[in-house]
Amino acid sequence: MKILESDFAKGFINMANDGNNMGWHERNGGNLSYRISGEEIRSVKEDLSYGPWRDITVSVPGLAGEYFMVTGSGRYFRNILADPEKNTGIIQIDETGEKYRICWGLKESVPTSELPAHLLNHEVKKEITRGNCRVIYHAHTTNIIALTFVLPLEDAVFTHELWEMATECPVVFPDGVGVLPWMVPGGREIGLKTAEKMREYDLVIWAHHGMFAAGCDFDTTFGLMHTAEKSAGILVKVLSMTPRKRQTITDDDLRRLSKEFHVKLREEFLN
Ligand code: 2HA
Ligand code: ZN
Repeated sequence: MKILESDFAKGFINMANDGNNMGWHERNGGNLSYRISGEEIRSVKEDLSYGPWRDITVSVPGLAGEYFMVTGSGRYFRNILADPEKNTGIIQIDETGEKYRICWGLKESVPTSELPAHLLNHEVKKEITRGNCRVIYHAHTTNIIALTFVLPLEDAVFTHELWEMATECPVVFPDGVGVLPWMVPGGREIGLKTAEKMREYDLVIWAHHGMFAAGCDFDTTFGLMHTAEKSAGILVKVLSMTPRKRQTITDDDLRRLSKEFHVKLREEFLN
């Protein structure tokens, strides 16, 4: 089968297009990666051709031999639907986890500048979900970014506010969200810090920059990003009207919700 006929490539392109339609991908902002299953990669092997090995700059032995579909460095999400072969591609990781090679697409390009963060996150998530987690998504979500200028940059504060501003939030991300202070993007350091947070959360906020989301498939991961960003948008609206909430979802309400919906909320984030 051709890559572009496969369900995984169609899902990838569809998700990138959805993210663009949300306004989260100005210019070349944001990036997406998908860990392709053995069955999926075998189904498209006629369409693969292998380039030279290149350094990843981080070591991800837990991903040895794995294939990923990734967005291209400097490429724009808005162009992915029209020309996936130029703006996205498939890479394979070598047996040491230190190098990658391009097997399809990424014409005149290389993988996203955030490849170290994506791969380090995939390595952690693959381990702790026993292979279930396949998608890592980075987006420049406007309202979350705005909140990083006014709320303390603490996991507990962001988690509580986001849970409180929309009833579905505690059900969608009962583990909460992690927050990192501003850091230089595109490198090893921010990748390592993000992966550390991904041990505890499926969502990590980069202050004054955006968010990283992890999930088992495209729908779950996009839905997670969307739900958190929507809740942040409600908080921005409320804070724009008044510094004080007149009424809210209380912590006891959150506890009742968690019981009804059989989710375990992180108790340390409740008062
Ligand atoms: O690709 O989003 O964080 C541009 C970025 C870097
Ligand atoms: Zn970014």
